[in-house]
Amino acid sequence: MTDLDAVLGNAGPTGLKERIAAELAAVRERSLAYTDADDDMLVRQHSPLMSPLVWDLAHVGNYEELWVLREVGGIEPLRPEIDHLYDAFKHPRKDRPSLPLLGPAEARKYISGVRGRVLDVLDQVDLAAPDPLRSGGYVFGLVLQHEHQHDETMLATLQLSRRPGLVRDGELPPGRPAAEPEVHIPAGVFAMGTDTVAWAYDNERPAHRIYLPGYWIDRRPVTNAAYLEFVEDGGYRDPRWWLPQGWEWAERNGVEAPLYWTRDGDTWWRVRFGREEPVPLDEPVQHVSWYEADAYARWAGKRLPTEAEWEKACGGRTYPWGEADPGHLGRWANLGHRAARPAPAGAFPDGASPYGVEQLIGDVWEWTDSWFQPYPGYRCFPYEEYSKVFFGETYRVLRGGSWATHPSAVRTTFRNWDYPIRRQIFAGFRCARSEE
Ligand code: AVJ
Ligand code: FE
Repeated sequence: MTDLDAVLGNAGPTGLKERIAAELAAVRERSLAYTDADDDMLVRQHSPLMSPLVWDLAHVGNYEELWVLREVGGIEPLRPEIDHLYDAFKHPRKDRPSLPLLGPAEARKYISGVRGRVLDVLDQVDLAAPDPLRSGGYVFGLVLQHEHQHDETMLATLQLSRRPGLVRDGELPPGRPAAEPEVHIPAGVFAMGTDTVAWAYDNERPAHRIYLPGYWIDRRPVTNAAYLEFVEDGGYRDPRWWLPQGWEWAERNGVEAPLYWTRDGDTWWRVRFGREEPVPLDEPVQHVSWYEADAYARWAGKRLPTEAEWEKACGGRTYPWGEADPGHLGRWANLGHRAARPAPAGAFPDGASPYGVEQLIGDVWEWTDSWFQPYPGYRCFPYEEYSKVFFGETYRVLRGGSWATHPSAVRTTFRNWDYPIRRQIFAGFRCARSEE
């Protein structure tokens, strides 16, 4: 694969249009790197949970066509006959391999044709126009974040494929011994969500005041070492720790450890992008479902934080460390696929929030106790199928991004969501507890 380091740096202190153009180039380089594989690898369905990689590739181009070319540029559809193939609501993932999708070469050609015209629109557009799609380059933020989200999805597919050699790894800072394992957050009001972050999604808005009683939250995500204690203590065999639906799910599927783990005698191994390695004890646990996270927390005498508790622990800034863009690699968080794994606990002291809570951003998405629901005063923009159709008591909220999440696609207000049974995403968790 190509070296992604150049892709992941800051665009620099240039104008907004230059920054957008640089970010568009970077995300496309990333998507092409993840699909730099033989055709069989790209058209095959590696899991019924996932699309073939070639679907994601053409879908990001089609999304860009819909929003930038048609909606803002007023350009006629380039290939109206293919739209339905890439509409995520028309065909479920498991059916996508049997659709007459564009092949890898055709898909690359299509998305690059779209991209050329997108750069023309960018050149012409007035980013100071009052229209909310144009203002501040919102529509470009929309397609950039969307493509990075699908890149992360492609990484989950590549991990499921278990094929070695396709995914780049890299260096991470060392862990640090644990300070006090929990941080106390005093009772009080804080502002949840945002009115001001330019490229925030509708589901992050509006900012609203929330009172929370005092609580304790883990300083760092739960590590493999801690999670192993739950496993070795028979946590998967004791229904006391599990919600009934979670217990039933684990029984039915024979779940007895995180996804990708196997036991060999006394040693636990994991497979990571086709490589087998002993489970590293100091890394945050990943590839656990919400049900497993919830069961662990109960076993530990704690609970999962609500998303309000998670966000308050960030200290009311765009990032826990302040307003500085995390684009520069290394200092604050493990984001943007600098390595293909979470960083060891304690690796980012400079990334701590004002409360001293660490690794809130990057490493692993963190399951919270909350359902994905609209904030009071929510207004749908620019379309219902991003957030609105998912609100309710079906999906649990995840926060903070993973090692695979690009810096442009995460912040302290960002909300992700998934089914409570999902484990192929790069998700872990931390625990919380109420004041006694
Ligand atoms: C926000 C990650 C849940 O991938 O399902 C991609 C993002 N929306 N294309 C997803 C999304 C449309 C979404 N998540
Ligand atoms: Fe999409």
